[in-house]
Amino acid sequence: MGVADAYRNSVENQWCPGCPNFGILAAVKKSLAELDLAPHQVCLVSGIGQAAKLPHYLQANVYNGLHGRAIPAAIGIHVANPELKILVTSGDGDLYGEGGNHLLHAFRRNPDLTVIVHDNRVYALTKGQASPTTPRGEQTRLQFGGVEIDPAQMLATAIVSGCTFVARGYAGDIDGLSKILVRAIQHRGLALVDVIQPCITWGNHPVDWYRGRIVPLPQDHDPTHRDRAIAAALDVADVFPVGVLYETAPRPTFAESYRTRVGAGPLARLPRINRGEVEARLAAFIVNRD
Ligand SMILES: Cc1ncc(C[n+]2csc(CCOP(=O)(O)OP(=O)(O)O)c2C)c(N)n1
Ligand code: SF4
Ligand SMILES: [Mg+2]
Repeated sequence: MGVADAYRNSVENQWCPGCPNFGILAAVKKSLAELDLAPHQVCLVSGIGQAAKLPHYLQANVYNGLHGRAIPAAIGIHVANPELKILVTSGDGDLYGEGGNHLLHAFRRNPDLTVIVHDNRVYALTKGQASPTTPRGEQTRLQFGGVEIDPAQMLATAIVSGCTFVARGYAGDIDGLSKILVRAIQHRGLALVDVIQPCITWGNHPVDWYRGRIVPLPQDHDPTHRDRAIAAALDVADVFPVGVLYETAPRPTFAESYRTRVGAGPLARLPRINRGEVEARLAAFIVNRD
């Protein structure tokens, strides 16, 4: 059995027929197969939403958490076992809205995660309310008069907050997206991949509208040039430049900085902790607390 087949499972898919989320699922499988990663080496983490169902449809380690709480769960998994390849796959509402606080600080902490945002610019599971990336002026099922604030600029925020890999992909281009994902998964530290994913049920634009606006980054785009990367990251109304916007030298991951005393590798492989020592420290803490 090939690596790609090893990811197949029999869970019934609940997405609308033709949803571009299928393209993201295919690109995730393709990139994992290209990297020759077996399912036991991979952990998929998500929150709640249509996008957050992706881990259900792959045979691998999975943690499906509360709405907005994928990132803290993923950081815990990363610290416990830095050898796992951890992919967070969730929606723009889940990761930029409800979980935006966690993501902001994850950019600074730099856990070794590939964060894939299914950016359909809407809360799809709850039937089409505005999300943090809905453009100003767009009408939704709840914002009848149009959204009155500008969208969050999370890709530019990631760059200025210390994230060392930032990319934009398109769900309708499985080959192009899987190439970006291969680079993101290989990158050491937090890699943010915002994937333009039209919602064909609740979104404001059909797939054709997006197709005409997806453009590759200019050939001379230099991903190490921070200012140009920020300019390419800033949301523009008419075009979505796709590709690796920003990639710079990796810096120590959260586990490398944080696990200095107990040692590297999975916690489960470390010698068992001395229960007596833990109890003595706890007792000292409780006595000295006042
Ligand atoms: C704490 C909490 N607040 C709100 C909800 C309701 N809720 C479920 S999914 C969702 C939004 C999902 O949007 P997004 O992350 O963009 O995913 P999509 O469905 O668009 O793929 C909301 C608000 C919830 N489940 N839990
Ligand atoms: S509601 Fe939108 S995002 Fe959800 S499955 Fe349907 S098309 Fe996809
Ligand atoms: Mg969404």
